[in-house]
Amino acid sequence: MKSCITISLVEEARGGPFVLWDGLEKSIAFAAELGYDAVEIFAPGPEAIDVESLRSMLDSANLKLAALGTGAGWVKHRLQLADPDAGKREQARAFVRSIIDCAGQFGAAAIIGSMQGPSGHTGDAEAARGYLCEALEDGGSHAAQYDVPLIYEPLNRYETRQCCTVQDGVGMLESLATDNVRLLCDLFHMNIEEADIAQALLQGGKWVGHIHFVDSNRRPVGLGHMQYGPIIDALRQINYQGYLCAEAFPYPDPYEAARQTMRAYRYWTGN
Ligand code: LER
Ligand code: MN
Repeated sequence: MKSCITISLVEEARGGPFVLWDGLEKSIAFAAELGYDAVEIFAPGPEAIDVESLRSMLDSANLKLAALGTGAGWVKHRLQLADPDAGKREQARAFVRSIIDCAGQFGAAAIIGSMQGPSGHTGDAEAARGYLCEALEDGGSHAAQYDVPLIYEPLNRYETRQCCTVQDGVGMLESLATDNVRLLCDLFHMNIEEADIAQALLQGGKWVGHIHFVDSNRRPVGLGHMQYGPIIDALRQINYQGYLCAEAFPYPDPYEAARQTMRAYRYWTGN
């Protein structure tokens, strides 16, 4: 299992659960100094990423790009994949494809989290799920040209009415024609929704494609009451080889949160 840390470039998301906030250059240098393997970037859109300059920053820091988030599509542009309006849905899918095209140039995946559609019980839930599935088919097959999966993140009930558990997520992915979508299991959301986090990961099996590595209260690993022993055992049992990515509040500050997560990563993985 490899280490990873989130960098946010989205001002509108201040106060959100992203660790590093000081721009790409400074954040990448700090992640490298602490020994991280990769970064996950939350960008306002593909135009915010200069591919050649990011490539040279990553190469000289010996870091990989693990993934690019699409959440700014919702947070900044109010685009969501289950919008009842067909034109808005297509705009949302185009935004996702544009992030896939950017991430794909780094061999990295795009993540669908907040763009799946919000919580709240207005409108037809079955139609909303159908629209999400159409978007995952579209994004999953688009991502295949880069030989990367599309990553889908179940969220807790206060953030979405789509999938809130791993079981629900696996069921949805199994129903798709594309085989190129994997799950992002965020331990914070799982702590709210799962009866047993380790058991859910075991059941997730081959569908588990990315982990948001965070404590029960969304602080960095070690600063809440999550029981990591069974979680790490479960990830080993399913032969999970992906990233444990710090997506947590920058508590007490971004730099200490990054250090704390790296200490915890080393302790729990033995790396
Ligand atoms: C949102 O709660 C979250 O976990 C992020 O990864 C989302 O886009
Ligand atoms: Mn997350």
